[in-house]
Amino acid sequence: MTQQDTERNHRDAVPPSAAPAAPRIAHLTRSTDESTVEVELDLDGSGDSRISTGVRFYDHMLASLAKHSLIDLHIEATGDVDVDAHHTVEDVAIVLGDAFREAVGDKRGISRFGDATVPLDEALVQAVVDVAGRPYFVHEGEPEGQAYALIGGNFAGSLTRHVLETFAQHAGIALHVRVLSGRDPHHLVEAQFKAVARALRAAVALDPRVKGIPSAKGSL
Ligand SMILES: [Mn+2]
Repeated sequence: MTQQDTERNHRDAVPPSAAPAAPRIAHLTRSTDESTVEVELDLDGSGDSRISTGVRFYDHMLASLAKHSLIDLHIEATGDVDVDAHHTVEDVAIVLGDAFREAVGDKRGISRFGDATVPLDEALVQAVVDVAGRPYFVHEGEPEGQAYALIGGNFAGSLTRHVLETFAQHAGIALHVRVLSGRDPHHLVEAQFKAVARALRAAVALDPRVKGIPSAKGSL
């Protein structure tokens, strides 16, 4: 090995800084006749959240998402919750997904894949994510009747799937959620949000060994 080779090898072995070139943040607002939604998001946060959607159980789930993904989230939403929570819940998922996509940017240096299996008492959920720029959603295993459970007075069990699918589509991620076991409706939802949070945390983590964009194609 020549002196030149040694120098080149040494240079190549030095990992690039794990710090992103730009802050991975987004601040979006969206208004329709049904809702007004504001989302501020920081992928490199510590899980802080301020959440107010008018649907208290959804606030609880989004706070859990922030806490376990270490993504800072500030969400203010007002909507026609007196009609049904559905519009507001869906619209928050749209803006949250859009904000995630914007914050993750060109995906330079990220781990890209995340996989987490999370229990909550009797409930057990696996979530797997690929921050690929190609939206896809697979949802399996909720027990019969979960879709019809009414949690916290106005959060229908069917909304869990709707929120996660909407988020995946707008975030541009492939998201697989498998409910492996569970009985309590609250636990079944919360375990899904926690598993998704942990999978996202792993996927967006910057890996100092990743040089550039983690795709053989060179873009995601
Ligand atoms: Mn809870």
